[in-house]
Amino acid sequence: MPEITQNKILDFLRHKQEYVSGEEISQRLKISRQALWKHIQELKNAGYDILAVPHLGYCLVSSPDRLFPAEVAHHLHTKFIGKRIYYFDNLSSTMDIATQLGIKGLPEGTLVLSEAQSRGRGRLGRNWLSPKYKGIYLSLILRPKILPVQTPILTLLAAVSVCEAIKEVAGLDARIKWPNDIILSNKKLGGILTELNAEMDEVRFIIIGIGINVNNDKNTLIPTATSLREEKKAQVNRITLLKEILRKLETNYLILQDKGSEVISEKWRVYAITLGRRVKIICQKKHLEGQAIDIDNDGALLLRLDSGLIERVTSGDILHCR
Ligand code: BT5
Repeated sequence: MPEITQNKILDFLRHKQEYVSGEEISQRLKISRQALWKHIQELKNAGYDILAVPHLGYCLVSSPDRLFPAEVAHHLHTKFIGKRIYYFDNLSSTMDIATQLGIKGLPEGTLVLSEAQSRGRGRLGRNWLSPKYKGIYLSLILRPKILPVQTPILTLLAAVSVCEAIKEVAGLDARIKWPNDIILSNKKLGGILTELNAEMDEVRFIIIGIGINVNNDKNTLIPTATSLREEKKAQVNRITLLKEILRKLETNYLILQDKGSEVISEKWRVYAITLGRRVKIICQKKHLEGQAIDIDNDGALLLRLDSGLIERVTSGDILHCR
């Protein structure tokens, strides 16, 4: 991961977008030519393609396909999301580290990223396959001023943000299967995992975990899954997508705070494929069946049972019948 001086060198090269003399960079950054050369070698080792031509200087040709914090922060333009980024090449799960950081009191917006996870998790102890450099695996700390019962809306907010970002960056129409699946071509493209750290009636913090299959080829996907690359038949820049997800998350989170959850529910309905369908839901060992008619403003699903009764469901596994 590039260190501070190296980030400054990169900023300089990005800004000029042409050859910059070694002398100019050394003078500006107040480092020796020898130190500059060493930093350039380290950047090359990290995957940056930098040309060095005598009498001309250095030129940045391309950056590596890595979610380095400096790359994510570059022109991110958010107010608080991603201001602190903890980056790992491999981790058990970004959720574990984010929880530790949340307990330590790190501010909302703190982000944990990993290029791979050995024990990425879904809900109810299920696994999340997280092959290296293929997807986006992130956990975000939020400290919303809401009641614990209102937190399902944050899962919906995250799902909406992911769909909006995918549309903008990849031009694809991802959809949401309640409560947390991101779907493309009837297959699972991504998932959201929301974990709550709360006391009775007070939310201390929430971790939003997002996993998305970006550049996986068929070999690294289970049969029920897809990736953006499979759908688009082209690589998708993970940094560009990640940055857009962070921007959308912040925009929607600010909307939630300013205008309340109704606006988020309204946005969610646009992407939802669950509403209007007959569904089976397994929640806390209870089996429910009926028509998914709507969500309420806390993000709970309203299910019309065959008896005509309306059941409010806050979590569960859902099967679309027809
Ligand atoms: C989810 O759970 O869909 C939530 C996934 C959240 C993953 C993120 S990655 C960053 C953060 N750190 C973590 O450790 N987790 C979060 P659920 O609805 O329970 O779905 C899990 C099921 O999806 C599994 O049982 C598999 O059937 C399927 N699955 C596993 N890996 C998948 C993948 N990469 N793509 C599509 N489906 C997958």
